[in-house]
Amino acid sequence: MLEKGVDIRVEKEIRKIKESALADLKNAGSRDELQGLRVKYLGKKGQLTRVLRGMGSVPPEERPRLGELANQVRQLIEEELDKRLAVLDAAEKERKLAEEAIDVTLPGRPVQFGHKHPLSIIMAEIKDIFTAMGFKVAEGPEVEYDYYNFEALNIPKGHPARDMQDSFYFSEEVLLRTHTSPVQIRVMEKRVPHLPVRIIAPGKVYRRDDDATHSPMFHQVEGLLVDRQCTLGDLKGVLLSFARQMFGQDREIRLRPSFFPFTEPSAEVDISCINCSGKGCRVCSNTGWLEILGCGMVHPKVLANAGYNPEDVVGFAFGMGVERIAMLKYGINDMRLFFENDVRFLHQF
Ligand code: 2U9
Repeated sequence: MLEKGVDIRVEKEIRKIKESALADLKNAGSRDELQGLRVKYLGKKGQLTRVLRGMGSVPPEERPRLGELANQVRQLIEEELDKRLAVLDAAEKERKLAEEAIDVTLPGRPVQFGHKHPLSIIMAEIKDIFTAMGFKVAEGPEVEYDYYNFEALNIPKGHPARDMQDSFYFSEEVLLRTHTSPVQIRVMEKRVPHLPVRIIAPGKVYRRDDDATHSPMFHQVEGLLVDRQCTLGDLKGVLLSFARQMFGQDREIRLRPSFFPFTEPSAEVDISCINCSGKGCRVCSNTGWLEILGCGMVHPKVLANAGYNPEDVVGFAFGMGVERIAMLKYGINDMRLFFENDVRFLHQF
């Protein structure tokens, strides 16, 4: 016997499921929630599926009508699920687009241009001045033999000049060069007997010094001219020309006697003070002069060591510290600034 009124109860239940499903769908905020609702209403054990399965207890004449109603509701729920899914997907896409949006109308970030280090600027100026006078640029190793760094330059083992150039040694015979002079010995050795030799040797040199005016690594430019005939006067002319191009056409220079093992006679070279032009001020310690380099006539023993006959040839040489030239020219009082890479310092040149 079929229970009376079952069809009415089933119909009510289907309508209730419909209302409940539509309300749930309206509130669903994510794909996961929608999937949960699909299972809840349409899944194998879902509410609507259960009703359809229970159709056996409905009077046969009512089954087609209720079956159709249930199927309509199933279809409606499926459509609403898809619609809601589309709405959620669109919203998610919008959110992502807004989050990742690139404003193509924004002006680009300007490229930060680097520029030359002050020592490179001064180094290039020094090279330009001497190459214009006919000197060629020569280079050589920074790791050097004791022979080229000292012995060939008339600084034998035990010579007091070695104390003044306390060095970084790899072994008894190999060290970091303490000046660029070994470059010039090497060039002469190769060039002999050709004349003239007219070179500058720029580069890094190393000494065990470290304070406001000394750095364990610094830069030198040394010059060498060897020919059948040249004089201290020629040397002075070359250096005067250099001083005026570097520090101004109204500079004067003076040579003070000095000593270097590799030159004889030797001299230290001063320029008239770039601050007071010789009157005396704080910059020049009231002397009117500023020391910029050393020089001399190449010692006959040095010429002979490199293979030239000191009876036939003469030479002059000079040497300067690039940091010292840059400090004087730019008014810098601490050498360490060159090597600290502080852009606030470097950008000033
Ligand atoms: C050869 C022969 C002679 C190079 C010279 C100096 C004088 C000199 C110093 C300046 C400041 C070194 O950087 S510093 O501390 N140099 O005073 N240099 S004559 O003489 C040479 C070089 C090579 C074959």
